[in-house]
Amino acid sequence: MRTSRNPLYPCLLCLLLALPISSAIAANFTVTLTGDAVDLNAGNGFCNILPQAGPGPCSLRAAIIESNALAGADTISLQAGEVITLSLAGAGEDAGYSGDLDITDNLSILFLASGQRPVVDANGLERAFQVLSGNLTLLGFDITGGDASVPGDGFGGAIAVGFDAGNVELAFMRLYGNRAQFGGALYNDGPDTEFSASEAYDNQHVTGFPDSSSSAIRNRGTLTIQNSSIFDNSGEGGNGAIAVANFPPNAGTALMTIINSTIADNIGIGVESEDASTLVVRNSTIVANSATGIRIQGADGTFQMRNSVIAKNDAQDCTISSDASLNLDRYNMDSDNTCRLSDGSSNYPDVEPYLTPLKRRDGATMASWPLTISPLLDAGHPTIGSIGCEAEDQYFVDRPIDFDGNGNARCDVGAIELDSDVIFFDPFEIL
Ligand SMILES: [Ca+2]
Ligand SMILES: [Ca+2]
Ligand SMILES: [Ca+2]
Ligand SMILES: [Ca+2]
Repeated sequence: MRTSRNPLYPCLLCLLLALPISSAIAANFTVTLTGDAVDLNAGNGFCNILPQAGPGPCSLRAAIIESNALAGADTISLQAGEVITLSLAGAGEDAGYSGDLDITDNLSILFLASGQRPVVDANGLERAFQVLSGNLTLLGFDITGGDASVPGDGFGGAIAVGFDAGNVELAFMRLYGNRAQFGGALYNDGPDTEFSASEAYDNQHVTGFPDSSSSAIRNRGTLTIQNSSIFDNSGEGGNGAIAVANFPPNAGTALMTIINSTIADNIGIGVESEDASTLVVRNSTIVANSATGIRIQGADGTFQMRNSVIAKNDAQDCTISSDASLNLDRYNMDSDNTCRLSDGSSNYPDVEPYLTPLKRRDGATMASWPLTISPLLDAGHPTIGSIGCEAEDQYFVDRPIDFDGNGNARCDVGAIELDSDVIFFDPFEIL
């Protein structure tokens, strides 16, 4: 049905088209279509899967194609309850037209509204997102169904971050049900990637690469994991794997920093750092993994740890290469005296931590909580800051809290700073 047109409309359109598109102007696109389709006129400033000029129905893929083509940083907003399912098959393509969603320019993809978290389901076609260049922020949604296990394309089941990426921030994300040869959820080659207030769970590495692979996260660049939880990841078929791996690139070193985070209940090793890599662990809780909690493997590695608890892992809490350079000062705890805590001062080797199994409180990330009788409470570094405790805990609660009320406020060892009002667990549930 034709509608009458305002005679001014063509001139307004001419005016808009005549405006120079400045790189300083950020475009904002809202995903209105949960199906999978490409933008038919990339770079015209509009997200539209139809041939008409101007805006139109906008899929996530179309919005990314448009923002890649448009100079400057752009923002894509997702809407509550959207389940965006990829269906345009064709792995190994790097322009975002088939398979994974390729990102080549500065971009934020956000869900900031209230309501049900959106889901991006890669539907087994390939991984979900590949960051080739540019800065990227992903915030507030779920990624599932990613599969990076095809030959030559085995990196990062949900997200792969390349060498030429800029700052990549993954915040308030949940990555689950993804698989890969290397990094079931996330693979990072990038120089500045942050995994914050996020979860990676129920991801897998596919078989054939048992020692060098990783079921949740694999880092070969610089990666910070903070206020996050990584749990219930495994090898294919429920076999053992390394949940979080830090492995040097062919030239250079890898740096992984784990702060205020929980790594628990994975099938296999919790965290492994290999060869010329640096692993820094602060105020974190690494417990109840089915093999070793932390393994430092090979030569020339560096391992620094502070205010952290490595405990109740099924095989042993730590396996540390005799070639590793250690800085284990201070206030660390293990439960089987395998973490070389005598190499640092003020540590607590061979202690029963009295932690709960994983629990989610207030919808935030999973954590293993100290019971009120736990020796972790008020046992951390007496100061806050660069040499002491982190200023907040996994849930962004300010540290320190004086749990026992003795007037000496100390932070707690591990990811959680317990407040005395948090007595809501069955006291008989203990790791
Ligand atoms: Ca367009
Ligand atoms: Ca752009
Ligand atoms: Ca790609
Ligand atoms: Ca405390």
